[in-house]
Amino acid sequence: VLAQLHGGKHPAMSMEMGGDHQQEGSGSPHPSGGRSAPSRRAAGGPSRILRQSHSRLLDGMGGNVDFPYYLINGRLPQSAQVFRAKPGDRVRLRLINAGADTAFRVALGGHRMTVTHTDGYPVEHRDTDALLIGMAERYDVIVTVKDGTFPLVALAEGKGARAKALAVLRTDQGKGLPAPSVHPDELDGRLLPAHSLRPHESVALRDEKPDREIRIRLTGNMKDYNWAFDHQPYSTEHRHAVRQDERVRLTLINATDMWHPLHLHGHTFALTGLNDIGTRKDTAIVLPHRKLVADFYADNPGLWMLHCHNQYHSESGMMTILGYRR
Ligand SMILES: [Cu+2]
Repeated sequence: VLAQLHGGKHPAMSMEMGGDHQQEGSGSPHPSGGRSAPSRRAAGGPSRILRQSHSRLLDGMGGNVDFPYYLINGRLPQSAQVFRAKPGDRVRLRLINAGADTAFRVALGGHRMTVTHTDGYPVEHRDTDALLIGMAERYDVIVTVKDGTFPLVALAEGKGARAKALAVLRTDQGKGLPAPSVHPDELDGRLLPAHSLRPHESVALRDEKPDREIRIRLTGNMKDYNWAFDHQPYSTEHRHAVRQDERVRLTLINATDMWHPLHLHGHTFALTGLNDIGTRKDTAIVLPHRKLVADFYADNPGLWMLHCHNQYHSESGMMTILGYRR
């Protein structure tokens, strides 16, 4: 798929993909096979490039890849996982977007969800109908279960009305499942964006001026599939210097026409942009032509990746390193 996105411009990559394809043994036999002739067919397989994706919430393309299936806990909607509960039970749902190229809009039919944590950090509780979750983002929510059968739907944002994953929460002993096409009203209800979540006082970062600011522009486009930071392809030689115990401000300017879920290893930052209220996160969505301002304390020496959590973007170069010693 990565080779397809690169328009076949990366021969080494095409070889690799060809190998995978043969192992899968899908499609017709491939007599030429082997290393001598990685045919165009082997490199390609069926096209998975997503055409005409648009999401109002993400202000542009939802993603780049048209996956054949979307899953919750590895299950197709036709054999959805069923969670059983009693009416009135308070149930915690831990939502993790483990996708590679898909933001999921998540809602539980017939219920509002109370958000208690994001990326493992507690927030002041807020109710919402739905959540938009970027790759690698996590939310913990609590629901008080009503009586009946309720679809938990994860809509692949910007990938069409049929692109969705399903699980079921139910209080009866029935076996019937909601139709895979089920679309609870809550999906179109109120969304609670991450930056509107106030951190719990136990984890709020002090209001302090940064000792160092690192400004990075997100660059690249679909046509060239050259996603990068500051137009530079990823290199292990290039590191953004930080000193231990500094308060660091990352200013990440999205100069592309697409959204990106940006992820920093080893730290949990606070959102400190103009309209932010200090939400603690390690992964945050930045919309096209907007910026993300994130403060953190350099309290964990080492080499840490800063990257887009769209797997196809990071593999294409939207990745860099922050490093500091003890
Ligand atoms: Cu990206």
